[in-house]
Amino acid sequence: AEFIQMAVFQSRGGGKKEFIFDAVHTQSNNMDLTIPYQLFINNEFVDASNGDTFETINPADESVICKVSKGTKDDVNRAVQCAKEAFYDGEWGKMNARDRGTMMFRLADLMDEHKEELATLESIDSGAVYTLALKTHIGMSIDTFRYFAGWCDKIQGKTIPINNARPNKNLTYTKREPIGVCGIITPWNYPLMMLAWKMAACLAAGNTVVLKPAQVTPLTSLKFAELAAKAGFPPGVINIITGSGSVVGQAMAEHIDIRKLGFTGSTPVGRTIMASSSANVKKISLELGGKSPLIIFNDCDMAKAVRMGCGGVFFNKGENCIAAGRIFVEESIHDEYVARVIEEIKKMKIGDPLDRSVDHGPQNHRAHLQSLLDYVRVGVEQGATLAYGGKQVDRPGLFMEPTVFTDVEDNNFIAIEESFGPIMCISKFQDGDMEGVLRRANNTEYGLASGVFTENLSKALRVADGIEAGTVFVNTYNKTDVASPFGGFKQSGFGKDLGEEALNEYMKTKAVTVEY
Ligand code: TAP
Repeated sequence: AEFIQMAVFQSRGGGKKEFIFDAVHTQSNNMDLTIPYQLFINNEFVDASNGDTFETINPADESVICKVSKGTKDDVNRAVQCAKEAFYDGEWGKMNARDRGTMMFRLADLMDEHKEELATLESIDSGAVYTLALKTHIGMSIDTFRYFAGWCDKIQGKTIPINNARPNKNLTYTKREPIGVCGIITPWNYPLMMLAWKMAACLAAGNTVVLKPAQVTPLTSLKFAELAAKAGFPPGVINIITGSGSVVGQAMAEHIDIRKLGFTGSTPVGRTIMASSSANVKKISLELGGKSPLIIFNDCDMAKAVRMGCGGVFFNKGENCIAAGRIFVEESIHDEYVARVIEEIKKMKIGDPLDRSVDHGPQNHRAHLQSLLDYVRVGVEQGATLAYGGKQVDRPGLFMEPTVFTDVEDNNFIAIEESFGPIMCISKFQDGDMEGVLRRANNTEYGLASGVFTENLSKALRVADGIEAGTVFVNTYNKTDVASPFGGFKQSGFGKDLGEEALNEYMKTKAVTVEY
């Protein structure tokens, strides 16, 4: 990698202005990559206030990609101050909603133009298979920006008939207003997509934002910042502070001038954020962990249940918040199901995530791989049957074998805790015992997603009614869409990303009452 100075043109007020910043230049995936590596504050890439940096690693071979600035509390304060000025005094706060939409569409178009570069960065930084990164990590991010760009000029209040103070008359109307400066904290499994899911709704509603990406996967957020400046977003509207959760994330959660915080990550950190946010009673939404049940009845389409069960667990190497954490299979088809799943796994190609024929890439970072190997060890110790895999793959990089456990008992650690990796946990249920399997499926503190496979409509709808989860997939899995609200129940958190409902997370309602 070499350091270069980049100049791109920025669309501003009809004209074009030069935007100059430092970048790392490197080659990967047969293309040139230019990667901004500093904090993005007020439309400038700058070093951390104390000059600190950290290295970001490619999990496919554990090589260092580049150094990235490590933000401080002072940097958070400065970014929030700029976001506040942009909201209250800048052009963003005065902009017509439709123009805001146009700007978001322009940003989505730029993301589209740069999608191969973004997908390559996502792949080398997070270990995502390139083909998946292109379609999902980046593709859905672009869709999300377009979807919410379309909402900008469709945000409306209501007129409400209240009791009149006779002989006078009254009218109440509501306005839906942006909240102000919002904070967003994202995890490492879908770095750009988690940014998009929250930031697109946040900007569409008219807020300004400070975002902290996960420390292990900062690169696509910084490339996104470059594109946002190029699209013409005014200074201070979008700020990206890379760095650690304990410093940058904590400072954001406690910050008095951040009025709303959107968080995706683990349940324990979500709990910390909830406590810290009480400092100024900020509005929060939390998308947390999951251990999503998938119920497979003996009258299912077997081939589909096998294929989608595997996708439910192994998609994005299991680093998927809605991963099917527990699979309940009706006893009479259990053995056949397990055998067919293992056949399917044997067809998966493990290897270089940039290779277009590869299905399964490296886990995101070393500590995570280690936690998965520990998870397998505990599973075995507690008596579950390790039916397939369970080891690190014998090659450089952080690769884990797709793994299958059977005979998983409800009180086993692996039945209760999320792995966040390519580990399938299968349990049997007695033929015909729908009530029993529903009770077991709901016996978890999580409630993010769930799934059911059956050709019997009434059984499918009864499961969909009875299951305590924010998402239910019937005869499909992982079928998320930008227009459908997404978020968990119980300790999987609250608040929605995507769909019209996500806008509510980034707005406040004002009721105006008139007497005439
Ligand atoms: P976490 O460890 O919770 O980290 C998430 C983010 O929070 C990171 O940016 C992290 O910074 C930051 N953070 C850590 N401590 C903080 C603190 N005290 N205050 C503020 N921010 C702090 O989760 P993860 O390991 O990245 O992601 C895996 C988890 O996310 C899984 O449980 C998974 O289920 C969940 N997840 C949920 C969803 C949805 S939609 N529900 C989607 C994806 C992932 P660092 O980078 O420094 O750690």
